[in-house]
Amino acid sequence: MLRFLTAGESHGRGLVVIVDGLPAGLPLDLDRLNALLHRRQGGYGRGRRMAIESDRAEVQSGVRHGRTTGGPVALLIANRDWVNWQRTMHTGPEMPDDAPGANRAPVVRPRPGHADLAGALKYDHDDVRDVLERASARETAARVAAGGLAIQLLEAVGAAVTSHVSAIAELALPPDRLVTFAEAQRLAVDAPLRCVDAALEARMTARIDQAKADGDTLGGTFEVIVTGLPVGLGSYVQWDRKLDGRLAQAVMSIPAIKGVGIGLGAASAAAPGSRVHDEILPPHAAGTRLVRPTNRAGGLEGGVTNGEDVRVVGHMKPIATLMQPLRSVDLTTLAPAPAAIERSDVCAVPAAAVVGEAMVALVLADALLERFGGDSLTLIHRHMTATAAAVAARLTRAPQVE
Ligand code: EPS
Repeated sequence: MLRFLTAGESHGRGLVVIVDGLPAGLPLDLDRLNALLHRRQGGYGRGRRMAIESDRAEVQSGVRHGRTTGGPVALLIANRDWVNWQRTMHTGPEMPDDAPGANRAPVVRPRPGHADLAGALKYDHDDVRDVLERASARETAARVAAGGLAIQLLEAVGAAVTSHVSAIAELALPPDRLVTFAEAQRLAVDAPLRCVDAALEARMTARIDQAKADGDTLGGTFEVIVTGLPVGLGSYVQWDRKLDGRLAQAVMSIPAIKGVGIGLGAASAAAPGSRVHDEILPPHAAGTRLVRPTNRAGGLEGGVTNGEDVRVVGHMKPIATLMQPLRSVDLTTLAPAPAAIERSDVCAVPAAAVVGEAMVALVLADALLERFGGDSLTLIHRHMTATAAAVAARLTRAPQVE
């Protein structure tokens, strides 16, 4: 079982993640993991915090001479901004006289749409900062570090993960525009908004400029695509083993995600079955895969991978901090007051896409270990080779149809 826990506040010393259950013998490319962290920081529409941070994971445990040992991998990501927040975020009972940073007033005007109000009531906090420091999307840096490990495990067995942004606010790729894995890799990875259509991206960028000028924020949609996965991850036999459900939970847990789709997703409800389901055709040659001319199912049928690309869509709401604040109340007096303003982003959909890659990879790596379990990468490879040979043998027996 692959599992992970994160800890850390947005302006505390840093973020910690412990990833437990990785097999031994997985080579760790820390530069590539850090490149993923760098991608999460990017995207047009990000705020000033990202100019301060330069996220890098420091390996604390579980790796020796560049390979995992099988023990838990602990990673640390320092918050560079911590030096400016030591007075506000110090952990001792007394305020140290010599601590640097400003004395910040308590936050008492919850932002509609953020965890502020529900969190303050649930945990009985007078200062909403106790909520927002942990509810901040800064925590997703730790998830991306964990996801970087999962991505490297998937790559070690021949799979690969990418993503692209398909909509910012109402500006979207046409619904029938299928973006292939190769296209997303080639056109979206380094684009300002990570959109495959440059003309649409220019309009999206202008839309973000407009929202910023208006003191407003924007959401959007991203899609994660995973190619090269083996058949049979997940299971239909029990509700909590269905991989589509597990992926949905993981992507929905990303801050500000309000909807998740697999393949066609919500659009499946509006079309007849003949235009939703993917036909099954004989293999082109003995021993090769059955042919699926379309992949509207997003690589999952019955909650099980079918060998096609897994495609998971996340719909993100606009960020809750508005520079033109919405109406709220002062929690100390209950008088009407504009919501608090924290430094924030105008649009973080490209960053959410990278977090989406991480969360999807973590779920798929867990499902991979479940199916091909092995304490070392060598054993996993052996189990996968044997299973692939059994599937190929079946397909060799399949009759060839003209
Ligand atoms: C973020 C860091 C945060 C925010 C943002 C995401 O840093 P700060 O609070 O210092 O500006 O920029 O978080 C939110 C917008 C939010 O509402 O939680 C990050 O590292 O991604």
